[in-house]
Amino acid sequence: TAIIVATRNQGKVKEFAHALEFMGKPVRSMYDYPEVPEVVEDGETFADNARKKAKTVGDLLGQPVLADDSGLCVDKLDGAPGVYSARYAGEGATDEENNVKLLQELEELQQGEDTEQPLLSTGRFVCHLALYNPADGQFIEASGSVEGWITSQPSGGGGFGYDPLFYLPTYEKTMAELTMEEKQAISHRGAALRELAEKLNKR
Ligand code: ITT
Ligand code: NA
Repeated sequence: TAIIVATRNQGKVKEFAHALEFMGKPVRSMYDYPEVPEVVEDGETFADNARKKAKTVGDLLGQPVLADDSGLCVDKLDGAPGVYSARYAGEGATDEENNVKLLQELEELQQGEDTEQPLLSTGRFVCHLALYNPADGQFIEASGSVEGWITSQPSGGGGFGYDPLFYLPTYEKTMAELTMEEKQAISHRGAALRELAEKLNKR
């Protein structure tokens, strides 16, 4: 049976399809259920939003549903954009617009410093997964994160969102320069998925 993921983010859909392929599980997203309305994400935490997305869609469809709430937390911006990552540059903003906004905010902070260096701040990607089963009302949850730097020199065509700006010193590459396999091996989403799989295996 297919795994239903409560997302409309094409980047996430691709990553889930790839990661779950080895389980022999086809992935369905909200593109397969156009009648499902968008869930308002008004939670204060990734966990709140992930649970809300999974429960709303799960109750509506009457089937188990997985939801991912994720984002980028930048230290010099006190954790922003955080849960607002998808709409940092405003409601309906594109990835490109959000990236421009992030660099603007960080470059503004750097003004007045005499050394200009491309690595603007440390930060981390965070992912919270919630799997909700409407049959028993229970959640199974997992989360993951990955540390890196925000670079003023975007690079790479892989991944999505803030990946071109997220520099990994150990790889000397941005997240967008990694292959799908490489990204999944180290990413916040990959880590959360592995923790979720472990929890499911124990049942
Ligand atoms: P759904 O709610 O429909 O799943 P969304 O894009 O609105 O899609 P979120 O509310 O969880 O999802 O916001 C996540 C944002 O965080 C996403 O739009 C990106 O800007 C960023 N993000 C999350 N994971 C990322 C990743 O692996 N690489 C780059 N950016 C990521
Ligand atoms: Na969202």
